[in-house]
Amino acid sequence: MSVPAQQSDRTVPPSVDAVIVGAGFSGMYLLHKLRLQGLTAVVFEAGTGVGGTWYWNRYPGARVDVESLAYSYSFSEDLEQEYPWQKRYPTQPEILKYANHVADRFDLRKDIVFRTRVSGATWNEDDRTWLVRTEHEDAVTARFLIMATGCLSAPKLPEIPGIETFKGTSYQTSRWPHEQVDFTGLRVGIIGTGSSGVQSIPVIAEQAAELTVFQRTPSYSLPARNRPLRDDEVAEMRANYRAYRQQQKESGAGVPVVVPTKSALEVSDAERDKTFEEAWESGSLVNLLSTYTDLATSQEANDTCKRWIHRKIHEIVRDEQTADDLCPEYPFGTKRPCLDTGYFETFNKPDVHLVNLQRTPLVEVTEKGIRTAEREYEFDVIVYATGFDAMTGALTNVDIRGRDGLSLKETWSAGPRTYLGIGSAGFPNLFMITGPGSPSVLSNMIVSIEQHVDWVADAIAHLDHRGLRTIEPTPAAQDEWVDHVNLLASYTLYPRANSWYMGANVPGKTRVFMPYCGGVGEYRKKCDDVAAKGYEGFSVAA
Ligand code: N01
Repeated sequence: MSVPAQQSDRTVPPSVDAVIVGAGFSGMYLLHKLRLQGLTAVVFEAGTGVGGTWYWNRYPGARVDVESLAYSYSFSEDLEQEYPWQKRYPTQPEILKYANHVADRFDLRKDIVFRTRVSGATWNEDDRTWLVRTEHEDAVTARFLIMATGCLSAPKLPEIPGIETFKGTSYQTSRWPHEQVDFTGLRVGIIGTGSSGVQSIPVIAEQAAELTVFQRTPSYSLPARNRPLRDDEVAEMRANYRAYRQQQKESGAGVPVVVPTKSALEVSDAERDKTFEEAWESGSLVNLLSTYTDLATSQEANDTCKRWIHRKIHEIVRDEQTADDLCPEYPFGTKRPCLDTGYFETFNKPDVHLVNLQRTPLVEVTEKGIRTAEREYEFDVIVYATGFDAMTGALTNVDIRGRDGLSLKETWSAGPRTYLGIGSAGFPNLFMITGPGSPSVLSNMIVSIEQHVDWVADAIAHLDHRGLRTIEPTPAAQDEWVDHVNLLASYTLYPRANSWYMGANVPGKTRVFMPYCGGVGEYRKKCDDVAAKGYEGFSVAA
């Protein structure tokens, strides 16, 4: 396997059928798929290598929380049969190795321009093309512009005064250095206890002389129970892969589970405890999320799970106050829950401290460290695990101008507006992979990525076979879809938490639940139906 390209000779074609933005799992499969259809394409990628989220998020402990045999491409049976996954939940380096393997195997790098961020794109109505510009002043004309930019790729630093004054070293989990960071003997402060914090805290704590965790909101987290894959389970999956992939497509979250049939409120306490315990022991988030029919919709049902997890945290964490502080109050599952390796146990170490920012708010970063309302903490290193401008940030950071100069950023100022999370009215021939309004972050991303890539490639083939040139959602279909997405969310407890699903982590961002929560199976049916009806809800024109 070759090492990611450090392209010295940047070859940028002046004109292609499709410009793809981003060389993560979406961009790579898109490139492969469009090439098979005889189209020309170029991928622009800001990093020096492929892998997207797995290229950027190199923080210690980074790991996927969907099992490798399920979190992998299904488009190539040979790849599926041959790729030697080693672990149930692979680490970031293992997943990046897989991404590089795919790039080599399908000879993708020759059409990827690395170290190049796309800055803007303007629709030209006269010749029905996009003019795509990059930070290096490349200008490429393309019939189609496909944003494969990922849902969690625009990093967000916290709005805390004084960040730039700190004299020690600062790291951001989502922009981690490529070389190993050694925390041995250092006093480390970390801000943020979402998935990135929960995964990195136990690993940093193993090395650091002292680790102080600044927590604004606690996370629900389950032990991952990671382990090497057994030969027999790999063989069994390989023998049944087609049927398994079909189940993934029809499932709620892209991971087949036993569909619950009972309310959490109709069973005895003993039965519920046993069910939760089994899910906890299984080391699978979806298992716990799908124990009962109503955890996502009934506060009372959800409270049973919340209380049960609180009990677990108290069983693990010895200090009462620390355990209390680690117990979330919002409904389980309404902010993204985590899968961890020794997270709660880490707080039993004498040199690990938890600062509850709800009791003692963070005031500023100083030259020496971090000041709360109570005192100043001195550090050698500060780690920011503070998340992303999720789902829309990577799209609106590019100056996309559709018909009559319409700005995507301005059009979405009151929340993203899409049809199916694939296109947006006023932006012809612009496609988004796992855009807002699709299941995306509520699902196994690779399942949703493949579904969108296949759908988009089919839509382009549909146009090409009929000599048509443009496709664009109608405003009416888009309005109806946005209403539908909002309506589904309103039936759930999701809007009750201040989550990045709601845009609540970014000051000034409109609060609206962005993903589609009706499940990947239902969503796929809708997309297939739209295509079967000649792209119903899209205007398709010559
Ligand atoms: O980001 P986050 P993340 N002062 O937004 C806190 C995926 N992912 O990078 O919750 C103090 O979840 C913030 O506090 P609050 C996964 O989908 C998956 O951890 O806003 N604190 C929160 O605690 C995940 O959900 C894996 O109150 C501040 C933290 O920073 C998503 O990516 C691994 C603050 C940010 O948590 C994002 O995860 C990693 C401030 N001013 C990521 N601003 C897998 O396991 C923010 N915070 C596969």
